[in-house]
Amino acid sequence: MTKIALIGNPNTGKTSLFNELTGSYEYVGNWSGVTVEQKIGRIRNNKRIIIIDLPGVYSLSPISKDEEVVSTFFINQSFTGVLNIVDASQLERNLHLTIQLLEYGKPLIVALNMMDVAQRRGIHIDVYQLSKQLGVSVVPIVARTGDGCQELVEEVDGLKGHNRRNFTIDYGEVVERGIQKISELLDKNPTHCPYARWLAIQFFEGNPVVKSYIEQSVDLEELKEIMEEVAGKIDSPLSEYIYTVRSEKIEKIVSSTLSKTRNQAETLS
Ligand code: GDP
Ligand code: K
Ligand code: MG
Repeated sequence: MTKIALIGNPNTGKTSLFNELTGSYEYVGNWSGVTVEQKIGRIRNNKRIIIIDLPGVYSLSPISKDEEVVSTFFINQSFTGVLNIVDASQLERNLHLTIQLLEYGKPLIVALNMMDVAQRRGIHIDVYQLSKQLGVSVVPIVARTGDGCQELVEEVDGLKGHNRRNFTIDYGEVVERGIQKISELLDKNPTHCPYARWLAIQFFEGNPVVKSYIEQSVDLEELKEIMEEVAGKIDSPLSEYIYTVRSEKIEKIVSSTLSKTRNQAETLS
């Protein structure tokens, strides 16, 4: 059984895509002590693939209820991979979440939605280049009409075998050393954590779900020391620092993949 988590920013067409892929859905009740209803469906022509619909979020932290649900899911649930829906007409903004999902390290596919909107606005995205930069498959779609969704299903079907992504941002010497130290702390824990890097980055960003998870797993004194050492050497608040480094990377990705032609409205004005 392949279990895929569907995640994206609000209003990117998540519900449209979910309905397009599954045809129908079923609600299931609580999981892992979190009192939210989780929407789950099976892919129409491939019942071995389950899609789990998660709330729309711009980021994994700071935390609102929806971000808490997504972060908790990432810590507590077992799943095969992530289907990240991205609004092609808002690429730069959407990539902040994509990068946090890539940092988790599970197989991931980008469904590049709203291709019709992007086109109308004169936005051209080099899908091949974007896929290369992110290290994962990118499938252009129009969820409203179902365009590209068959290709997407085929990619999702092949997710388990290949698609081991290799995407890392270098957060600079100080933060990287902090990440390394937190990973080592987590490694002392008998339950080996395969996503220690993600936990460390989210911890530095101030994700409270991740914070309480880490605090349950490691020596608090050592954790505090690492945090103080890193924070003391960075001029801005750590969360801001990480956001800035990420934004710079996103800017590079966008400038090498996206071009704009003057659209109708601009030509007339
Ligand atoms: P969600 O908030 O992410 O669940 O997004 P919805 O599925 O509710 O979609 C938000 C709006 O965008 C709705 O009006 C959809 O009909 C529309 N929409 C979704 N996908 C597309 C698309 O590919 N192209 C266009 N033009 N509209 C879309
Ligand atoms: K909506
Ligand atoms: Mg929705």
